[in-house]
Amino acid sequence: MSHNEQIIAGSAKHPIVPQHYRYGTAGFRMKADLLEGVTYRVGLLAALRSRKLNSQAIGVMITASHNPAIDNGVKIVDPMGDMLEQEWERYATALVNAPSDKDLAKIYNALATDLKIDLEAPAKVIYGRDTRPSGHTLVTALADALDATNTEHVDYKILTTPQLHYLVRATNSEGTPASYGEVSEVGYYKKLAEAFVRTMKGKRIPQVLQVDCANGVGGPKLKEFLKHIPQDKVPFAVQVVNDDVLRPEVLNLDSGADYVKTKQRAPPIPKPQPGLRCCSLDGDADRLIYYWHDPETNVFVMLDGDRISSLAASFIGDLVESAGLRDELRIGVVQTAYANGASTHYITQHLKLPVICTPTGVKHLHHVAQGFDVGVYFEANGHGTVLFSLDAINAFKKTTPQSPAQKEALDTLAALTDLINQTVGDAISDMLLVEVILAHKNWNLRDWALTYQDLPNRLVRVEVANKDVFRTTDAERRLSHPEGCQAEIDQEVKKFKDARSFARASGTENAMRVYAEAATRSEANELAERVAGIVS
Ligand code: 16G
Repeated sequence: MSHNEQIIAGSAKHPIVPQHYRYGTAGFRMKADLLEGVTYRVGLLAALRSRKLNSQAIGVMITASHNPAIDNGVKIVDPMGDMLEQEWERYATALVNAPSDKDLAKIYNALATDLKIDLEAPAKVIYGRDTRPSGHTLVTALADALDATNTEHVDYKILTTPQLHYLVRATNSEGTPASYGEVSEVGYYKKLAEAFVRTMKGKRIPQVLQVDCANGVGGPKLKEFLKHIPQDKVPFAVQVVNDDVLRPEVLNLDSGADYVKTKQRAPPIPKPQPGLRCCSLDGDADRLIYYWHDPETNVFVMLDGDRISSLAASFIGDLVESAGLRDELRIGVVQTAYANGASTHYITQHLKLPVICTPTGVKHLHHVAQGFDVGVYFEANGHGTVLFSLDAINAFKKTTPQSPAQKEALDTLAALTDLINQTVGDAISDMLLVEVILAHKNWNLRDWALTYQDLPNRLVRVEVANKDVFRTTDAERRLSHPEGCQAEIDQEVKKFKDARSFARASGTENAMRVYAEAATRSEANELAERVAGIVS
């Protein structure tokens, strides 16, 4: 059979359900039973992408993150472990929407011609999936597309999303001076564990940490990782909870980072215990939220992505200062419109660091963070990481220290570049980072929470007939369309003290999201309701 015949035959085996599909913020994400044909076509695109990029390995991750178990999703990872280049999202959308098997082959060939891709060049795709049962069928469709296009492929089976990103970068940098680590899941654990020991420097973690894994892939992977920590060097007491991956129906159910962030409370199971340090990962372990019930004040305290971001920026900023590199390296923080105003104020006024606001979605934040030598980016929902430029990494490794304090700062910074996942937000790596910082500062969660006080805020989901009529500008902080809508929102905001509000169309659901913050909780609620009324 010719390549074309193979592509057509494979497509017939994995038919597409006709409807309009779009490669969005999280790739293609929907009910799993719509995804088999989509995944086959994504496989074709991944093969093209690898051939376009000199046969470098491309990643494909099958996950629907914090969505319920019946959903699934598929997204492409570029060679450095970052998200698919935006320009290519259009090509993905075009391939997936091909009306017939024959049209699919035509569009595939047309893309190859337009993009000057040599279809005879070698290609490589590596892939993984979360614990959803539907993942198995989707992986089969993906593998068939890779076989049809004569593409070498490696199935890493069940992984967290950040592990797949790690493996893509490790594969492409193997044997080069920029090697990112051993090309295996164990290599990922070894790299993190070794960097954790180096950054802890014998410091102690005084209390147990309870980690809620949303009954997702993070549970077994975290347990596996913990086996690699030498407990004699860093005693780290972790209680892994909500780690049942055998009953798919409990995935992300009343648990996980998204539950804690949106409900602003601890998961009901296990029963919350005042004073216990807790954190939650989401279903594919790329988001992290800390929290505890303060036994003194009897208040639930949540430490979200904004808090992790300001904690990391403050710690790394101080280390860069102690390392004598403050004038050489540009440190900056990237947030979205959802960042609590108090965090932005704390970072700009207290830490004296620049903050840039981007539209929602990791690809936007990641891209802007790459413009700094130390770019800290987190979404309020707990997804984020810290990126170090090559100049920064070289400075940490090559500067000759003039004092023991400077040496210590340089060593810690160098170890942090290994501890922090440089490809994408990674809940396990971020959790280790938080633990390291708290141990160095000798802080508990109360100390951390006291750095600033969040402005009361409210997030509302609004059902609308057609979300596409709403268009935003100014990093999603203002509506440009429909005309007049923003003026109405401005009128309402003016009526409240210290208030801010915006409305944006969701990138993952057919709904609008409205965010409001104000001086008091009741005012934030009131403002959110009024703005919701304007867009509904
Ligand atoms: C996706 C994004 C996340 C963003 C969320 C917004 C990635 C990997 N994930 O989950 O960053 O916060 O979408 O969802 O980019 P929304 O558009 O429905 O509000």
